[in-house]
Amino acid sequence: MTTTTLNAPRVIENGHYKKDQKFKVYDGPLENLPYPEHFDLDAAIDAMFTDGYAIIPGVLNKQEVADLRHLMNTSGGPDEQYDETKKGWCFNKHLNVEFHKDPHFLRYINRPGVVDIARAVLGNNCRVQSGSMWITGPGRRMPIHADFLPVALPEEYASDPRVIIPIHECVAQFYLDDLTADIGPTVVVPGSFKSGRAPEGETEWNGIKPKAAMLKAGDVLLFRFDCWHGAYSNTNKEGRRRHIMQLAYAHRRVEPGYPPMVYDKYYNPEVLAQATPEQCQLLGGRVKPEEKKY
Ligand SMILES: O=C(O)CCC(=O)C(=O)O
Ligand SMILES: [Fe+2]
Repeated sequence: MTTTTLNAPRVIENGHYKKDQKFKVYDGPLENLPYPEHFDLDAAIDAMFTDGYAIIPGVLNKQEVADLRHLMNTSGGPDEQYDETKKGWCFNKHLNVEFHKDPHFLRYINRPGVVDIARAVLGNNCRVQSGSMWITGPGRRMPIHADFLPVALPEEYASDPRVIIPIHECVAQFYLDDLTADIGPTVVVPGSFKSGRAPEGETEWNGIKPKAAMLKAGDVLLFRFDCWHGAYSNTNKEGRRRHIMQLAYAHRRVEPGYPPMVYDKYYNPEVLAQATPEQCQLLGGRVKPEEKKY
């Protein structure tokens, strides 16, 4: 019997940002991603497979933005514990969303546009994978990275229009500020998942520089996990903080970061009582056959 030595690594580095890796912050000139004045669902779904992201304007109204900001600001105890400026970092309050405990979050998970794109690209029976509320202050920045690289490919294949790289997960970022460059907008390298790999200390791909999602409070940016992205530095002199909620959607086979609703013993009865059939499905619950659309 002959044995073959495989030179290829068995485990592909998935590209997620880690402090000890050589990812680089983009601090060059900032252009904005095009802002869709009129949302077109079909165009947005297509864009997930060409640009790797979509912008959904006006998902939350002014009152909802104010309410969610208030909830974020008042959750998690005193602010001092999140202030890491003395350690050379920044104000960084990042709270997990506990879908099984708090019925408040049900209202965000099936927003038209956002959930429609998620279902179209991940499968109709996709789920909410995780959520977080995140407030960051001056000094905060995030290097260009991919959240997860499901398939590593040589670029010539990944860029071939006949090759459709499946999307396993995507994240919806709900912005609760009118963004300006100095509070560190999210930056995206459009089309960069067609590199077939995660960035290796680069900030641009194929001559395409990161562009800012310069969105308004209530808008959502949805992007696939393998699209290169990061956050511009918050350089605000008045101490202005940026507030976002992240909701990740995933293919049904991806493990969620909270107990799926079939394990209802872990659930606050209020969540079970208030969830619509669609929200139950998105949280991994049982749906009555007559209500089963997904
Ligand atoms: O804060 C941002 O704008 C980006 C966050 C991000 O990329 C991440 O959490 O992985
Ligand atoms: Fe990320």
